[in-house]
Amino acid sequence: MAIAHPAGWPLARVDPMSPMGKTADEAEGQHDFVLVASRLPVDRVENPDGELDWRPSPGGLVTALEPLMRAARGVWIGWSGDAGPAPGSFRVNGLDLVGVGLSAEQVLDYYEGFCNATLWPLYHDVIAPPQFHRRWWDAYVAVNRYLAQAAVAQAAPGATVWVHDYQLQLVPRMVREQRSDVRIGFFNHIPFPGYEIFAQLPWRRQVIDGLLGADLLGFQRRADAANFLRACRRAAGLPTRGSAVRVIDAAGAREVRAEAFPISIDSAALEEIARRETVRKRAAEIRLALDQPETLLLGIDRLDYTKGILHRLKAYGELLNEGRLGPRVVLVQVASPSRERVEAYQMLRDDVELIVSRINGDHAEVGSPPVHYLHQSYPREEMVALYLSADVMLVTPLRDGMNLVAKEYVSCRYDESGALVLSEFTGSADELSGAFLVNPHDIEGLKDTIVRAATISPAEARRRMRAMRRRVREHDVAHWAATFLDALGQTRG
Ligand code: GDG
Repeated sequence: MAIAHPAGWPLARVDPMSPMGKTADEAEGQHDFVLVASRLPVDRVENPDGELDWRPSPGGLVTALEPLMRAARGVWIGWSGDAGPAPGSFRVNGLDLVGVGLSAEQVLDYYEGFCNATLWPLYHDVIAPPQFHRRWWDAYVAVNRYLAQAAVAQAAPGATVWVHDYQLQLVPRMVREQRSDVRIGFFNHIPFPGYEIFAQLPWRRQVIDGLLGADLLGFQRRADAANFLRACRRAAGLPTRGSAVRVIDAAGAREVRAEAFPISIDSAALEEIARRETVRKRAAEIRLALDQPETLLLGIDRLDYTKGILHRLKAYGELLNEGRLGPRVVLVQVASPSRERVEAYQMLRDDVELIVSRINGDHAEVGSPPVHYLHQSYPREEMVALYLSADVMLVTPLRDGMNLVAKEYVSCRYDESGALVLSEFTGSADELSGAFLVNPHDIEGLKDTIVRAATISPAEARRRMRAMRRRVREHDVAHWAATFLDALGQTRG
């Protein structure tokens, strides 16, 4: 079945020749496992000959699902990340991909607008004011329909379709309307807000209805699932019992389950990188470049207002003003560029850079600023070297679905040293009991906790780190995916 793009572009086929047999396009309608996410797990890059090519952007999700994708003739459907025609079906590293294309207007209205400036702030407790525009909603519906069509076209009879994240909340219903034979799972990577906040959304009924097209809805925390169940009762008047919502639709009465499945990382793979000689050497070089600090504090975040970077900097600046941190304590803050065309992100960048330069202006000596601010993206190995070099990891979001950085830090610390300061408003806080938990809004509390974490004994650090490492090792991303898919397999299908 050919999928018509709303802007009328055809699905062009790229790299149809594959040594491993059929491409996704040739196997259309034959995939037993269909993953639908807003983005493909590849980036478009220019190769040395000036031609456009695809480079895998491996995240935990791909690694966890790769074996399943191979075994179940899986396909991954998503957007390439650029405005323009759809890349169509192609294969990268043996993974079947179907790329959809968005017009420049859809990127503005659907992606930068409804996803990043309506849903993202709304679902993160309105830390920034969400904007509600009917045109953005229309684009959201159209793009969801476009991706749902692609899923319908690829799914074999009785297939499993796994839809990911807040950008695609209408897809489960849109798929179910056309394909009552498939089993549909949905996983929300970000929080689901309390009802008083969710209720602000003018399209709250449609969103709930869209999600309830699934058989199983996964959330990061139990509190998120509970918020969703409450929204079903309050906004849609649907009865719930335990984690089940009773739904009546075209197919009759069904039960949809909403439960917590906390996501994780590929812990073993990260530890393997951390143990490499080259990476350990690099970690030592980083400390040398910083003039061998007594304590190295580290923050690594996408530059996003949910991550609590300003609160962290404020606490650190005050600790320096008060002389509570020695002169040889430094903060390295990586703030990787994110959503740079959205206004709230541009303003945040200005605020962060102002406070960094204030702190450095007040406290730097020539050649030794107290804050090392890096507005850049780094290769995986460099990230791991940073995790290895740090004494205290600062993870202080105001709200975060899970926060993988906290789990990554823990996985890299194979010698059981280091301390983690972790916001209680992250999903990770439910699991990492060895962390120093903080309320990032409480600047005094945050300051005291940073000082405590920086001065614990090696024995206490070991005890805490050991417990956190065990948790992440036993609950890695493969465990997460298997648990979700097992639970989905037990739904009525
Ligand atoms: C969403 C939810 C949930 C960051 N800078 C670089 C880089 N990163 C990597 C980190 C980590 C990932 O990006 C960030 O993951 P987080 O979980 O911390 O946050 P979000 O991006 O907001 O993710 C979140 C997650 O989805 C999964 O469900 O945990 O709550 O908001 O892996 O290492 N990686 C590289 N260079 C960088 O400069 N290579």
